[in-house]
Amino acid sequence: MRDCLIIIPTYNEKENISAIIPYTLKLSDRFEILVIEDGSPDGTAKIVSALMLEHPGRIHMIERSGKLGLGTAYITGFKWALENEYSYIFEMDADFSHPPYKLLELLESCEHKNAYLAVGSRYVKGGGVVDWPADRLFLSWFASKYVRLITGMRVKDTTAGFVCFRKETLQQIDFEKIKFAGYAFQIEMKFAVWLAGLKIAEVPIQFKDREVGTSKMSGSIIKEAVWGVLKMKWQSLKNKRHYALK
Ligand SMILES: Nc1nc2c(ncn2[C@@H]2O[C@H](COP(=O)(O)OP(=O)(O)OP(=O)(O)O)[C@@H](O)[C@H]2O)c(=O)[nH]1
Ligand SMILES: [Mg+2]
Repeated sequence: MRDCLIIIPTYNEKENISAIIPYTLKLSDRFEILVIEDGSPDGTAKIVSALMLEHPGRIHMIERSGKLGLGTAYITGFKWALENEYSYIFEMDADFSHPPYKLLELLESCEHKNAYLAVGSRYVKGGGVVDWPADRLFLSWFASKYVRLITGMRVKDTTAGFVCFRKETLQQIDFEKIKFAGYAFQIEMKFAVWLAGLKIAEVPIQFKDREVGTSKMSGSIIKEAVWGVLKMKWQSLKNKRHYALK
């Protein structure tokens, strides 16, 4: 049985990936990293390959043919993590928006405080956002209110992409049912865990805007989230076990 796997999806992250991988591996001997690399034209994969030689056995990479979206990147990572029997599976962005040292607190929550999903949260006491323009801040804050209102989930930061799952949590979810790709993917995963009745804990984090590299945020991602949340709720009213593996 293997221990902790941090999944980092990448698309054109050459400036960030060379820094975040060594930084994260230094935090704990228990950490391994899986990069899901979508054929970045900027050569991110080459940098990861070089780091793999420097840190044998601790870095893994799955290369896909092109930009296939964040949701499918994580599902690919989850399947690989379960096949290889990791106990704790994390999601983290490559761009240092998520403070890597907080991985240790997310782990603590799942390992010693009975959480089945630990969320690095901007919207609990002690959490926050640094350097975001007002419109982005409003969008994110409004999205979290909207999701709570529609779904009834008692989770403050439902769009968070910095999380730790216990293996047992992911084992209960039918990934074929996870349909959304952008922010809605993050909401949908939390909703699946929530419907399964598993404990979700929130750990405060200070989220920082990316300093280098380019954003992949778009209008279609927002549209997907607005409709997606309504659709998710509707499905769950018809069948509460929609996301459960049979
Ligand atoms: N493999 C893969 N990774 C992606 C894809 N889209 C985004 N990413 C990665 O997912 C993480 C989050 O994407 P970001 O572009 O930071 O999205 P964001 O945080 O909403 O927006 P900004 O930080 O403002 O750019 C980063 O590590 C990206 O490189 C994709 O289609 N495939
Ligand atoms: Mg980002």
